[in-house]
Amino acid sequence: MYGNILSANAHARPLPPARLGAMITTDAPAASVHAAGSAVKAAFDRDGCLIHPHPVLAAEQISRAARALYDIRDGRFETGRPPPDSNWKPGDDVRRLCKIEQPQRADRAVLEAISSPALGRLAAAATGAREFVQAWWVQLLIKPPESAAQNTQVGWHQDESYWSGWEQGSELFTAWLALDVVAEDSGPMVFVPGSQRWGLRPGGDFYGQDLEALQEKLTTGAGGGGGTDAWRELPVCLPAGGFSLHHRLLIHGSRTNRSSRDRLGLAIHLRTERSQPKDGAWEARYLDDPTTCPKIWKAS
Ligand SMILES: O=C(O)CCC(=O)C(=O)O
Repeated sequence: MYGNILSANAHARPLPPARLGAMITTDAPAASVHAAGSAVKAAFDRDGCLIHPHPVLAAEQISRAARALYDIRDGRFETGRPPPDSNWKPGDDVRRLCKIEQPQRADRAVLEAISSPALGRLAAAATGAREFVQAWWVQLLIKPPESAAQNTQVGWHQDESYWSGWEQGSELFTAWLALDVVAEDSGPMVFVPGSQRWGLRPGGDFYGQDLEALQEKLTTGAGGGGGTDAWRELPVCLPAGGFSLHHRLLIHGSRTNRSSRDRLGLAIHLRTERSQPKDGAWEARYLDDPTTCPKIWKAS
């Protein structure tokens, strides 16, 4: 899959489509994580995204976490801690896109899933983290199959436009962890590789449903032209337990789920030691609580 991303970029010097993911999902110490991961970092720097189409959780962990997603959606909180205020409330129409904030506070199966050491090692390799990778905010996402009445697309956007509580240049990125198979017809997340180099652009909207209009705004809007790279779309198809990574400035969105199953996943917002929250920022609310914001990789 790394090969697919790399070969899709006509400007890039081709890197061998090595099984990089497999190399760094071993129990390697930090130094060898970075040695094995230098090609991963080069790919992430260039494309602003990576797809790891291999499970990083055991089958039993995946099914416990998937069950937990439905428990949380339905208002059953294993730890007794409800998630903080969310766009979704128990009892809402299940044909809507369900997005719940910090679900790992409500269920330890979710905490365990987001703490995957293999995910942490790949995230460290992709960014070149030297001290740690920490999950600072998580979103549960259940995208139901298409229904005439509801809009479940995710409009083109850049995550950074929602994260004003971090000092400029903070190293922030996102892992999207699949808890069921995500196929081309499931309404997978779609990346625009290379778009992280276009800078922060006006006009993105997570809840926008007119993706063509959003693309127009993001590429030709008030901020100027669309950068040097052409608009190219990469669907993020994953096995259950697989994950992707994307840069805070990468343009991404997702379309309707045309399959017969819910699309189940967790968006795990991550940071490295090269990040600093501003005083009083909501983004820093749970940073000191390891049961909400675990460090999923630390230098040994
Ligand atoms: O789940 C989706 O389709 C979009 C998620 C997203 O925007 C993100 O993880 O940053």
